[in-house]
Parts: sequence; C-alpha cells; structure tokens
Amino acid sequence: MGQPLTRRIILDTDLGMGQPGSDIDDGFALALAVADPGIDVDLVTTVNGNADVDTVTRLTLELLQRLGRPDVPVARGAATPLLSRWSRAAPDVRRVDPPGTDASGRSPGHAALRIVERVMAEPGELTLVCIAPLTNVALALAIEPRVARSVAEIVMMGGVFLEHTNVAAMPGEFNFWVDPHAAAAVFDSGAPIRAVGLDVTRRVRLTRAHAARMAGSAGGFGRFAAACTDEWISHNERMNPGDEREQGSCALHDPLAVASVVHPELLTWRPARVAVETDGRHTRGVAVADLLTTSEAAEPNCRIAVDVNVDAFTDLFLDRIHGLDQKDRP
Ligand SMILES: [Ca+2]
Repeated sequence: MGQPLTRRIILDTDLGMGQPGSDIDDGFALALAVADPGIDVDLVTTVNGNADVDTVTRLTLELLQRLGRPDVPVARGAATPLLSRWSRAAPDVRRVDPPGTDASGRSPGHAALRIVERVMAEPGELTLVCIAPLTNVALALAIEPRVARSVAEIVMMGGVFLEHTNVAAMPGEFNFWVDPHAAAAVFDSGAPIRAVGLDVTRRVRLTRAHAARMAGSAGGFGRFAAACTDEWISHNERMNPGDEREQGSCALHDPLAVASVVHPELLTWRPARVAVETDGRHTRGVAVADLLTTSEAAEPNCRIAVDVNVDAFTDLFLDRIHGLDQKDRP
C-alpha cells in the first residue's frame, strides 16, 4: 500500500529543549518534522512531561519561532497525568490556568479538544505523532471515541518492548510511566498504532562530534542545537554514571518516531498485542508485548519497532537538520 506523498501530522510533545538540563529530543523531533519535505505539521499540542505544561508550551512557541514556523498553531494540553499526581509542576499542581491559554496567549483551545476537532473534521487525513505522555490523546479518545477510527494513524515514541529499563524507580519507559492509564487507554482504543520503544530508540545516538558539526553550520539553529546537545550529554553523564551508553552521546528517541512516519523502512516492524501495567507495585508503566507466537494468541493492536537501520537514520537526521540552516541563508 503506497504512502501519500505528504503526511499531515499533529505532533503531541513535552518539549524541553532550551531549558537547561532538559531533554533535547522533542526539540529535534519538532525540527525534523518541520525540515522533512514529507511531513506537514498542522498543529502542535503540548503536555506535562519533560517539563510542566506551561514551560513546554512556551519553549515550543520559542522553538517554532527559531525554526521560522511561528505560523504553526500550538494548543496547550494536560497539566497532570489522568490519575496519578506526578507532575513536573508538583508544588503548584492545583493552580488552575484558564483553559487554552499560555504565557503568550497564542494557544488556540485545549489540546484534547483541538485533536478531536481536527481529526473529526477530516477523517483519515491526519496522523497523530505522540512523543510524550499520552494524556492528551487519551482525553481526546474519551471525549470522542471515533477519533480512534478517524485518525490516519497514531505513531508514538513510548514503551520498551523487547528489553527492560532496568531501573526500579522507573520500570516503564518514561512516557508510559508518567501516565500509564493514558497509555493503556490508547492501546485499548482500536486506533491503528505504530510504537517505537526505548529498546530501539536508544540505539540511535547523537555524539559530541555530531554536535560540533552542527555548531559549524552557517545558521542559528545549528549552533543553538549543538549547545543544547552538549549540555544534555553532560547532564546525562552526571545522572547515569553507571550506564556506558550515556557517556559521550545521547539518544534521539523522539526524532526516530517522527522519521518513521514517512520513512517506515528505517525500522523493522512486527505486529503485537500490547498492554500497559497501570497499578503494578513494581511494574508501573511496563508494556507487555505479546508477539503472537502461540496458537491462543489474540489479535494484534499495534505494530512495534524491533530493529532500526542506525546509519540510515543518522544520515537522514543530520542531513535534514543541516538543511534547516541552509534554508535560513540569504
Ligand atoms: Ca518527549
């Protein structure tokens, strides 16, 4: 089945790029979505995750400005997970902001409602690209369950399927761990889903050498991105002294999910039936992926990535990011 030439997407993000010590991969994911000629970003929705939702919204607006795309609408989303109290804004979690506003006042409507409106207005046309805790998407599905059948596809970064986090404090991958109930609801929705898990995304790495190359580019985004990358690698080295993978490079989790929207051939996919543990004493957010190998197997509810062509992705990513600055040149 051929893919359309351009995929129109709603990007749901917990972007932290630009805030010291915050994860950079949502920022690179947004940059890649803007840079890839096969992707058209219709709407960006924000959610609590890497930072509190107001910070995420502000940084998203700033980054779109930096990328030369201030025209892309941004809708502020959920400030907390569905049921748990975990939030980056824990002390102020009960503070209520008027819905649909942010620091700049440019945010049109609440994220979940905007997702419902946009998807239902053009059934089969929009792809939801989810690179954050799935709270907004679960809320949209609760408000209008037909979103599950009207969305072209949900492509997500989330879960860890063939391995384990091996971290007792966060047994599920971050996005599932923050809002396991939302993740479970999305997998139960019947929507067509492709999931790129941590076991695959942590294989694609951005090194200090890559950052140095970006810093040498002519435009402003490369230098900004290189500085953020250096800072994030140093942060990870300090925070994960026992993890060899985190020394000298950082993973491009979210950009890989964005790339897979229009370049599915970069990954190997396998049908699976995924369930997410919501209440486990030791297993909050853990994804159980049944690979459907037994005669009693249930129907698949998604496809999961099981392998990635690391070199092909890295080349594509660096080429697209470099292209952003070329576009900026007079
Ligand atoms: Ca993210």
